[in-house]
Amino acid sequence: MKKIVIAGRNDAGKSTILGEIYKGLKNKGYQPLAVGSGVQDEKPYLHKGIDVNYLHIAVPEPGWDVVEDIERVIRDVLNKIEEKNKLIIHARRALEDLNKVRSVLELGSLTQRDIPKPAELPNVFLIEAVGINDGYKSIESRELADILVTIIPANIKGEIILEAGNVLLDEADIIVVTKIDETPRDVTSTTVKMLKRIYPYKPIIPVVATQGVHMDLVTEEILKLMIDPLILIDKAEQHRDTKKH
Ligand SMILES: Nc1nc2c(ncn2[C@@H]2O[C@H](COP(=O)(O)OP(=O)(O)O)[C@@H](O)[C@H]2O)c(=O)[nH]1
Ligand SMILES: [Mg+2]
Repeated sequence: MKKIVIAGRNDAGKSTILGEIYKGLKNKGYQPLAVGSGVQDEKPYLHKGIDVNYLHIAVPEPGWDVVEDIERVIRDVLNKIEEKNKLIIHARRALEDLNKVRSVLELGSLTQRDIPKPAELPNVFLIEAVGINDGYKSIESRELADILVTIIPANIKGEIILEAGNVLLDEADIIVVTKIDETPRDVTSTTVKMLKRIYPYKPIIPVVATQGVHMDLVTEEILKLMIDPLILIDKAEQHRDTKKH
């Protein structure tokens, strides 16, 4: 199952973007699981309407990132949903049996309405990396992600983009530029032009995350990476090549 990692600086808009991508993928028939990296992530997720069944906040120890412990977190969440589903199926069977007895006694049957349906298991993971302060240098997210979405606020200082070793930008599959609504137009334009010059082949998408403006374009790029087999072959080859060197 694909893991989409949302990475970037503190306050860049990661949680807000994650909520939007959740909605976008859900509308396309996927059931995402959202994994946040701290209590501060929960509110924006709920605000964007993420179902609590598919929301998990993992709080990593100081100095660690949730992405480093993700396999365990995912397994735990899947187990929990499966356990709950078993109980639901059990309750439904018990009620059926009870209704058989009631029917023999001519008591009329009780309704299943109050027992929820078993929950669909998630089929794509949305993971918010811990926010960073040090440029865009953090390799763990790339190692974990099938699709790496890096968030950069429009008002970021040019020096930060130009720094060497910004792994999260160099390795991003998609770069999302946030807060274009509260950033002067010339500043946004400088940021986007600089990114386009350094990364001419990457999708670079300016958005207003809080209002969902242009978020459909972000979802579209993600879907392309999820379903286009040619892109997937390219990625596998890149992976092999980086391993060789
Ligand atoms: N005006 C504006 N505010 C935004 C945008 N994206 C995020 N924010 C706000 O920025 C703050 C941090 O957002 P959050 O998603 O929690 O960032 P995170 O720390 O990277 O997860 C919140 O107050 C958001 O409402 C945007 O595109 N425009
Ligand atoms: Mg957050």
